[in-house]
Amino acid sequence: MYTVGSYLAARLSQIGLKHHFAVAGDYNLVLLDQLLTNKDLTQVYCSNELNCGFSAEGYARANGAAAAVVTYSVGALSALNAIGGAYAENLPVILISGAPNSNDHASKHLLHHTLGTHDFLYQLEIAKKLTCAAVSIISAADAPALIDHAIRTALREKKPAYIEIACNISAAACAAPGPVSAILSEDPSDLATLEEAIAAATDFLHGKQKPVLLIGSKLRAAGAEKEAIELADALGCSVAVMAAAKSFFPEDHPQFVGIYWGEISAPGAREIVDWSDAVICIGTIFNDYSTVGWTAEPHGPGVLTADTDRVHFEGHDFGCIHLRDFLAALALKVEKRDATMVEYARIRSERPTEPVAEPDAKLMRAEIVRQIRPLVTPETTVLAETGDSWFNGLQLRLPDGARFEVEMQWGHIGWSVPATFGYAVAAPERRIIALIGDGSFQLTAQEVAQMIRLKLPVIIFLMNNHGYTIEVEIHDGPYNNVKNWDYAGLIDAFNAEDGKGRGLRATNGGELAKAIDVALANRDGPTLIECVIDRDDCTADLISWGRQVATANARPPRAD
Ligand code: TPU
Ligand code: MG
Repeated sequence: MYTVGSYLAARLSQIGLKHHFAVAGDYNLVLLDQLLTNKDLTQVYCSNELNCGFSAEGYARANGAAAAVVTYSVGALSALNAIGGAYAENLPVILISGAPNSNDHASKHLLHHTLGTHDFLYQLEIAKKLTCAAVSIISAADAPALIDHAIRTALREKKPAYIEIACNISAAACAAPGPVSAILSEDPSDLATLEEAIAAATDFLHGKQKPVLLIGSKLRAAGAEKEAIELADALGCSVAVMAAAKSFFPEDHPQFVGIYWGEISAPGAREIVDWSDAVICIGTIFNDYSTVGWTAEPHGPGVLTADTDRVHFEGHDFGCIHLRDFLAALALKVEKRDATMVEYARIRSERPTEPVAEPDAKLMRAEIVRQIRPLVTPETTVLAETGDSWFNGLQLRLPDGARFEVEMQWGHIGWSVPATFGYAVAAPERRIIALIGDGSFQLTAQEVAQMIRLKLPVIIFLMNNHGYTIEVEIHDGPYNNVKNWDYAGLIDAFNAEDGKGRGLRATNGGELAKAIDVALANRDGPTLIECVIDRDDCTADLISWGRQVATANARPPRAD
């Protein structure tokens, strides 16, 4: 016997979820009971719904998909911010909200947790804008079809979906779920189009001498990481990655030339991409941030764009092609073209590595990065928050297997605390390191308590520069100052009577090294290391990038 709630649980489990994230509320309590009946799914609780959404977002990064369960309006409207993030970041997160009793629709009743009007549709309408599929279940008979539609669409499009379930329907009987293949199956590439696209792309490359691959952040969502390596191997050309795609192409691959990000690119990477006569952009996103204020965007007849389901370049536009099929088929057709590697070998240089600081010298940002470097093993995932943490993280060299997560399209400060929690729930076997600024941490700090609750040995480097330094570099004012907290002391408050989290403060390199030793030894909970640095001790990259973004923001209105 299935109920609407247990049907939903079965489907979540079938698509590979072992957990779902939740905050309780009276519109979803019966649903939570139903989800608990599935012994293959663990319910994981969050401190608030924004964090619940971001925890699921982080889980989806490690696991491929995720679910968050919240209550009506007061919960869901907070979670929807994170769902917008999942949309921007191409992650299939299923947001499930309890909803008013089906009898209250079209009745004279006013309900709590609503606007105090008879409109119970506004949440669904908002969710439609932020998801690829949004359904409302007010009849158990319709539940299987609606649930399947939402989950299938999310998995196909790698975008979030929304399911709201009337609170009196969650425990109502419904049909049993069928085979999961009905949800997982997807339309194959159109073969005739694929063939023509490959012929045209081969022609395009035939006339070119200096191709490069530029890897973008949609590569993982498209499930095409392996195929990108195949194409790189076949062409023998240089491969640059965009910042948001760090770790999506192996950094120890011999053709990897580093991050392409305009004037703050890895040494040689910008020169190679600009010199190329055929930039193959794979799953790239060019926005104001990734183009460094519109100063670095490959354009013109030498650009071939291979997107998630579409390939286009001068005079051609082919749809209905999966990226992985295009890359794999092209790899079989192209000839070696290694001019960009020959040139790169001539011009390459290394960024200078950070000098070792005296153990009792005042802590500086560069020393922190130097001490984090050896922690990054093949089993490590680094999550880097918006702020100078982006730029610090991007400077870490990743051995094969290491992963790197940023939320560069949505860019919600505070994302990384719950996302790290969710990621750690999904991947407890990995070493998980979070790089977070003080300002960002203050948005979502509570989720460290959930890391303590689940004894997750996450290591958090909290850069306390006493302000919104990234904003300082873009446009400064009194609004960029942050009230200081006793960040290390906060962990004791979160521990209460039973927690095993550790909070430490480092003001010099010696203290930082000792704190890292404590963190590595603490397997029973998170360790937060507050790294105290000067307000303006930031990367040169942040300064250069911030200046260009500020210039782009300050463009005057057009006269026309
Ligand atoms: O390294 P640092 O000091 O730049 O990082 P911190 O201290 O985390 O400061 C981040 C400052 C920041 C803000 C205030 N970065 N972006 N913003 C704007 C912003 C405001 N609210 C949300 C939810 N997201 C944002 N990105
Ligand atoms: Mg800061």
